[in-house]
Amino acid sequence: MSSTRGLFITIEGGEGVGKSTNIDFIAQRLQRQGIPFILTREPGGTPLAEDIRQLLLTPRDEAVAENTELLLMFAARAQHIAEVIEPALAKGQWVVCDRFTDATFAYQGGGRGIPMAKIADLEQWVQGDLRPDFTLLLDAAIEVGMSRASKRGALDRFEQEQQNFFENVRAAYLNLAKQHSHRYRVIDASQSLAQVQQSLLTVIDEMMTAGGA
Ligand code: Z5A
Repeated sequence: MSSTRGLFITIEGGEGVGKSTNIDFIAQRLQRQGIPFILTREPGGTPLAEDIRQLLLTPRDEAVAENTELLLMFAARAQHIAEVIEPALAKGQWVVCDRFTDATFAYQGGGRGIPMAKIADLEQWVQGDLRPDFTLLLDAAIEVGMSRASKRGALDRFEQEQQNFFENVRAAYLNLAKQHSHRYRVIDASQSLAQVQQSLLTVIDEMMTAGGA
């Protein structure tokens, strides 16, 4: 077992900006360098948390109260941290996570308008000191992500929101990047995939240095 704790890396951004595509790219790089890592996502990452994901994403006739949505996000996260994230980091594995608590600040805070301080209280309660070491924000105008994502089928509960909701989510992410500039790396996701991945390589090199790889 490694005595060094792994790095915790999160990927954030609006819908369709290329998180899944670029997580695969990051995974290939880490694999090539022989770095032990796991890929995971939120909401989800364990069987119970994936069930909560289904509850959260499935469109339904009953309106979902904002606090219900918020608490379900953190319920899934508590399970994910206990079962997957903490054990992997403790074993020295890097954890690469598609969305984490910054998505709650952006969507439930920026999008729904829940006070950021309330989310910060839950963050502290559920996570203790656990925070990402690096956060990659793939940023693009809303239209760019939407047009990429629109090639898929039926819309989930979040994708059914209006333009204004997504503008607020994007603004919240850009604010978070300013507030936590030590861990945030913002990448212009409106560029071609080759250009995005070129920018990612620089960040991956920086992470490897930080992780002692
Ligand atoms: N949510 C929340 O509200 N609060 C929380 O705390 C958390 C989540 C954790 C599910 O997330 C929803 O949960 C999410 C926020 C909410 N809702 N929304 N909207 P998700 O991550 O599973 O869902 P998503 O954001 O909709 O992900 P996505 O649509 O799968 O997007 P993506 O992974 O960023 O994109 P992609 O699949 O990699 O790329 C989309 C397409 O674009 C694909 O065909 C690619 O080949 C193409 N692509 C990618 N990059 C490029 C470039 N650079 N050029 C051209 N084409 C590209």
